[in-house]
Amino acid sequence: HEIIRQLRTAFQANLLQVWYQPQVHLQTNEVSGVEALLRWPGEVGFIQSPSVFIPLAEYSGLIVEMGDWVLDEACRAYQELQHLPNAPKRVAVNISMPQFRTGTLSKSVNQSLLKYKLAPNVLELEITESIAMDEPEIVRSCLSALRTIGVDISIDDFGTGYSSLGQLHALPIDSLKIDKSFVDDIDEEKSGLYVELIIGLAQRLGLSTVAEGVETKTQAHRLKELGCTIAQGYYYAKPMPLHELKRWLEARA
Ligand code: G
Ligand code: G
Ligand code: MN
Ligand code: NA
Repeated sequence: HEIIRQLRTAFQANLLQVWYQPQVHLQTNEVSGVEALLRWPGEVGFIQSPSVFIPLAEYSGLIVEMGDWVLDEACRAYQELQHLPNAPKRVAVNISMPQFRTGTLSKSVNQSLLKYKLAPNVLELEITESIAMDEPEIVRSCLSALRTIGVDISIDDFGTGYSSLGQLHALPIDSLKIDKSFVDDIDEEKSGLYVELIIGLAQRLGLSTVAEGVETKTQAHRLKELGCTIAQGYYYAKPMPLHELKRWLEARA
């Protein structure tokens, strides 16, 4: 595949970037964390959207090396951010299924934490709902090892996959990320029934909630009313390079 070849070349030439999107605590309005998101810049704008090249990287196996790099880069960035006024309390990194299958994910996590002298609880790993439910044995033992290290685990795109509630309950997780499609369902006319149900479920399971794709004040207000913990979306900020994030944090401090 031509795109895979180009992606590998770009990765080896160190051309990929990690951008960061702020997450805001709904009760206090403080910056609670940032999500690390991979970007492939080209001469004119972006070459490909991650929703196109991440699946190709997963298919080709390249995601294992790339994922280790994103993890390390996010830890390096957090080391720079942690002393700033208004510093986020954690950085979230997306993890793909092939990274679980290697059996060395917890080793990679440990290495990066040690390298940058970070406390484990500053790192949050996001896995999609479908990963969490696929190959439950591999995922559960890997998540347990990660939990032992002390990193937080969240379920990404929650509500879009097929969760067995029994399996969800058995997984060592800390939070649910409410998919944008449910957040979109909160506006002047619609109250967001599914968002309400997911928050209720999370609360009963002792998990926190992160709403994704929050674009309006109405949505933010309603999410806060419903007891959602954290919000992330264009209403607060788009994903941005590290140097811009530093300025954004400074301006809010
Ligand atoms: O940044 P954007 O919203 O365009 O991301 C699109 C998709 O790509 C999302 O599902 C996001 O989780 C995924 N993605 C972005 N960066 C990474 C990454 O570093 N690793 C993995 N596995 N997925 C990522
Ligand atoms: O699947 P995951 O949640 O990891 O990916 C997040 C994706 O959603 C990223 O590609 C990010 O750029 C995108 N995103 C974040 N906030 C918003 C938003 O408010 N609106 C839209 N349309 N996309 C968003
Ligand atoms: Mn995510
Ligand atoms: Na998501």
